[in-house]
Amino acid sequence: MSEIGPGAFHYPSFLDAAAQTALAEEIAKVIAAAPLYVSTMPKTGAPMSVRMTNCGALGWVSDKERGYRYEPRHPQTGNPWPAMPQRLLELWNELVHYHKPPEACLVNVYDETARMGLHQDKDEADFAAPILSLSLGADCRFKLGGTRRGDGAIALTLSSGDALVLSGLARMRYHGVDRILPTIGATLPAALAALGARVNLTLRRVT
Ligand SMILES: O=C(O)CCC(=O)C(=O)O
Ligand SMILES: [Mn+2]
Repeated sequence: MSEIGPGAFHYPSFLDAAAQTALAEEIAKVIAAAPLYVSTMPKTGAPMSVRMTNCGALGWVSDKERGYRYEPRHPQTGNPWPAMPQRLLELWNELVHYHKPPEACLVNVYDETARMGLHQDKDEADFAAPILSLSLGADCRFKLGGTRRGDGAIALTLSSGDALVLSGLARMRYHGVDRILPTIGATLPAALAALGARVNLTLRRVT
């Protein structure tokens, strides 16, 4: 583990190959029940390049009309999100020191050209709870800025099996995915391989 800055913890290869495979199988089940959808930007309605879905009591959605928010139901099927797999709750307990369980796991699916602009996670009512991010598949160049938009950002590589915790002073740091790296051999586990190049799971406490 390396502490990138106060409250920002990077755990390279936290999940070994077997754990990645098992987690990918759980996430494939989530996607089968709650199909990937494309969110659109508030105001402009521009589609995001990342496809997403959620599990847990709440899911993160965005559209032109109503912007960024959490909803208890899938925007297209209208069904409640699938339950959060036990494995994710266990990882939260292992890595996040917080007295409440996560309520949302956002599943982001990147193809080779997808990216995510620099942003803060601020649609939650509870900023005291850390954020836990888990990566599968291709490496990406991840940017971690400061707590103000103009602050300089550092770059790090997130690889398959890596965990990242943003807590305390790092909870509100800007972050984003610059690009997916064409890493030889770093492919998604078979259960997810047909969907894209990289999958990121972001677990959050919302209320
Ligand atoms: O894909 C990632 O590593 C970051 C995802 C993220 O920041 C988000 O969904 O809010
Ligand atoms: Mn984020």
